[in-house]
Amino acid sequence: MGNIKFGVLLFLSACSFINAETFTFPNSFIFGAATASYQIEGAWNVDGKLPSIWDTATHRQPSNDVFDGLTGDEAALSYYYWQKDIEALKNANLTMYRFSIAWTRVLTKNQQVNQKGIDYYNTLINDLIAEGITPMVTLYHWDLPQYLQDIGGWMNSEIVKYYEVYADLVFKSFGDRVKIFITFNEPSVFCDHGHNYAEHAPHIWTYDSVGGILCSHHVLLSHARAYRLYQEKYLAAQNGKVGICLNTGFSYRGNGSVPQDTVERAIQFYFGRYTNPIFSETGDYPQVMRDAIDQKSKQQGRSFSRLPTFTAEEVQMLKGSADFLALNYYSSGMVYPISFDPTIDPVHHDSEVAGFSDPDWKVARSSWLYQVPQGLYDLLNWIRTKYNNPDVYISENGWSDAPLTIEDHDRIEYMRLHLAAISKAITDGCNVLGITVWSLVDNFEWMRGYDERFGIYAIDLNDPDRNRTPKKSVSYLRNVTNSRTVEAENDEIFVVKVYPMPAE
Ligand code: GBH
Repeated sequence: MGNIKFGVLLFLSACSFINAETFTFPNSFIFGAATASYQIEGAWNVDGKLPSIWDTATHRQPSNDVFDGLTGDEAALSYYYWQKDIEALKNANLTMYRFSIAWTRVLTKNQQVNQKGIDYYNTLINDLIAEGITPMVTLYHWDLPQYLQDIGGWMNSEIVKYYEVYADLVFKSFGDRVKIFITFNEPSVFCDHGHNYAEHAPHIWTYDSVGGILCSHHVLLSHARAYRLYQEKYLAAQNGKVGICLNTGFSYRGNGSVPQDTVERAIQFYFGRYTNPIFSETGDYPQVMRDAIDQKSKQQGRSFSRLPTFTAEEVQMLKGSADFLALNYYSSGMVYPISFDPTIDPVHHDSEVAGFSDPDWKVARSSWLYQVPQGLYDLLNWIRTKYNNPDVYISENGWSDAPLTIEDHDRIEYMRLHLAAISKAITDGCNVLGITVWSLVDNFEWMRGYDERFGIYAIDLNDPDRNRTPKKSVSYLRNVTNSRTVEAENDEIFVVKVYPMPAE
C-alpha cells in the first residue's frame, strides 16, 4: 500500500515537472547569505560593548515580552564562532556575506573608538576575504546604543550627527576592504514597529504615527549625510558603493472593485516614503503622502503637518544618495481602501489602505510570511520602471520553520520559486546583481525569540559549541550555485488570483 502511494506520488511529482521551465542566472550574479549583529553575535557585554535598545528590551523584568522571555545574550555566539560562519558560507558555495556592525561595539559614549570592537570586525572581514567571500556591511540593523535612545533616539534630529560620526568611523576603519555598505536595514520596520505601536525596541507608542514619521525623517537625513560623507571623503581612495536596505511586499487589489490607485497608495506610503526621496527624479516624499498627511493634520485641527518638510538642500542631498537598492522581500498582500478614522491602526490611518492575505497562500512558521514569489517579480519590475532601473541586491529573502528542522523542503521550495522570480525579472531587464538569503544560521528572531528559525544551518541552543548543522537547503543551494539554474513552473510563481479589474 505504502509503495503504491509512493509510486503515485513519484508519478505526480514527475508530471508536475513536465511544464517546468529552467531559469538561469548570469555569471555575474552573486549568491550569498545574510545575518545581523544582535541576532547572532551574543557577547552582549564583552570587550567594552555597550547596551543597545535590544539589550534593554530583552533584559526588561519581569517579562520582556519576547517569546519565552528569551534574549540575544548568546544567540549563535558568532562573536566567538565567526570562523564557523565562514566555514558554513564556504560549505554552501556562497561568495557574499551580508552582516551588520554593532554600533555599541565600536564607539564609546564619549564618541571615542573602542578598539576591541574594531578588531573583531577587522578579523571577520580579513578572514572572509581570505576565503574569497565578499563582505557586504550593514551599519545599522536595529541595535541603537541605549545612551542615544536616552536622548530620544531616532525621534531626535541630533541623531543625524551621531550617525555621521559612526558612519565615518566604519568607512575609515573598514572601507579599504569593504566595498559594499548599507546604511540602514528596513527603516519602515524599526521606525513604525518601534515608535508607533511598541512592537519592537524601543517599544514606544506615539499618537497618530508621529514617532514613526519623525524616525523615518531622521533616518533619511542620516542616510544622505553618510552617503555624501563617503562621496567626499572616501570614494576616491576606496571606490566602494553605498546603498540603503528597504523592505516591502507587493500590493494587489483585494477584489474587483478596488481601484488601482489604492495599490499605488499602499506602495507609496510603505516603500515610496524612502524610495521617492532617494531614487526618484523629483525627490522628496511622494506627493500622495505629502497631500494626505498635510490635509489630515489640518482636518484634525493641527496648525502644522505631522509630516516634517525637507529643505530644498535636503531634497538635493537625498536625491540620488544611493549607488544601489538593497531590497528585502519576504511576502505580499492584498489591499483595499478604508476611510480615515483616527481610532484605527496608525499604519493605515494616513494612507487609507488596509491589507489582508489570501488564505490559499502557503504560510511559514511566521504567521506573516506567505509564499508569494509573484510579488518579488512584480516588485522588481515596478522598481525598474519607476526608478530608471537601479542596481538591486536582494539583501534578504527567506523562510521560517520550527527549531531543528533539518529536512527543510518548504525552505527549498521557497528559495527555488523566489530565485525563479528573480531570474525572470532579470530576463525582463531588471538589474538584479545578487542575493543574500536570510539567513546563514538560525538566530534570534526579535520578538519571536528562537521559535521561528530562518537559518539554512540549524543551531541547537543547548550545544555550547553552537555547531552549525546544514539543513537540506545547503545542498540545494550548492546545486543552484553550481548549475546557475533553477526549475519552476509558471503556476508555482504566479499564485496571485486574478481579481477582475472593473471596466475602466
Ligand atoms: C527582516 O524583517 C529583518 O531584517 C531580519 O532581521 C529578520 O530576522 C527577518 O526579516 C525575518 O523576520 O507580526 O504581522 O506585524 C522582515 C520584516 C517586518 C517581518 C515585521 C515581520 C511583523 C509582521 N518583518 N513583520 S506582523
